[in-house]
Amino acid sequence: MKVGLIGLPECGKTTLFNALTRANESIHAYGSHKDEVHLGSVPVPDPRFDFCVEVSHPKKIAPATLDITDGGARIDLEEKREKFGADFFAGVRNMDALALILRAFQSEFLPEPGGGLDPRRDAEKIMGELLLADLMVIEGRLERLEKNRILKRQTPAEAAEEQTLLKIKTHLDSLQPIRTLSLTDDDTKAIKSFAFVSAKPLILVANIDEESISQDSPMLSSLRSFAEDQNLPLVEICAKLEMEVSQMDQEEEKEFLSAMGIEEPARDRLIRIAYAALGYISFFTVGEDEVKAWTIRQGTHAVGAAEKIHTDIARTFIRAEVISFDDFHACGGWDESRSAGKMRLEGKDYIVKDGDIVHIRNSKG
Ligand SMILES: Nc1nc2c(ncn2[C@@H]2O[C@H](COP(=O)(O)OP(=O)(O)OP(=O)(O)O)[C@@H](O)[C@H]2O)c(=O)[nH]1
Ligand SMILES: [Mg+2]
Repeated sequence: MKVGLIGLPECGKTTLFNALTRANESIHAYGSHKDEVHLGSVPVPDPRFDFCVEVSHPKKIAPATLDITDGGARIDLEEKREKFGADFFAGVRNMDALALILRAFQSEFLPEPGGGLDPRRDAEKIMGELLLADLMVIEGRLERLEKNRILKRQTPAEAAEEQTLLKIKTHLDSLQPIRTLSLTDDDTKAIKSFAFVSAKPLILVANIDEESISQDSPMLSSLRSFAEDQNLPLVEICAKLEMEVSQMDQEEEKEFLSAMGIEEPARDRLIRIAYAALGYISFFTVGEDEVKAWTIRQGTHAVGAAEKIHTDIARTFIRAEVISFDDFHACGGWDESRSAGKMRLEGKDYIVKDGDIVHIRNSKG
């Protein structure tokens, strides 16, 4: 699962990247280096996973992870002007979700953007650019499809694609992202290769001042109501502080957070929200060797879950032994749940639920 950080210049993308991945990429106070892309992987915090580990004492653990990319779509400050377009987002086309970072912090080092700090305005601007980038791609493609139609060289697949693209174009023309358009499975298949950016799940991230953490401000209220109207998750985070916290060792971090009265670092919340926004769920396999979280789409059948583990296991599938997380938690482990009669035997068509503890019985072992 890949999440791309996007945003206007100097909104704090690299600072946030460091906070999320505990990396230490250099922050350029004035202008950034061209073509610098940072990649990192972060475990998704999940208390259910932690519980599975706690009761199973495995040799190895494998939590769900998110891959984070910083710099996939970044404006080059040396050109001193904002330049967008279809190519601008090329570096984040293969992402599964986008996190839009919005500057909401004052700084004595960084001049305020023209028109002053206004994260809502910036959100609207970049979201508009995402729509435009998709429109440009669609218009280019429609032109070719139309040409083939006029020349009577259009295949039935192309005719269907043209219909789908026209439907999407109408939606974009009314300033709605593709994300909010309901598409048939065929539509989705026809447009998959375009990797439209406004179709991706989007998370808004307000990069706020340390002082704003527990305070309200008109600019944040405006952004909150915008996020609500747009039905988008919004996370407020002080990237600079989070980066400092992320560089501490675990003990130090715990002490610091409890002194601040913070239960969970904001970066953990952001990672969880990003993971949830992707629309995926987790199931767990627990054993002495390994406890592992597996990421699947909602609605995946047991045999699909088996396939995720290994194609061989799916091929030789007999039954899935399943314990719901609540039962697993209440009983305190696999054997305990089983003795309490909480283990169910499910067939291939069972739809795996979020948090299920699963063991696939197959004819090989
Ligand atoms: N006060 C304050 N400064 C911040 C915060 N986040 C980032 N900064 C500062 O803002 C400047 C830009 O931060 P970066 O993380 O480099 O921003 P960026 O979005 O990666 O910038 P580009 O890659 O150049 O587009 C740096 O001087 C940071 O120290 C914050 O939460 N508070
Ligand atoms: Mg940067």
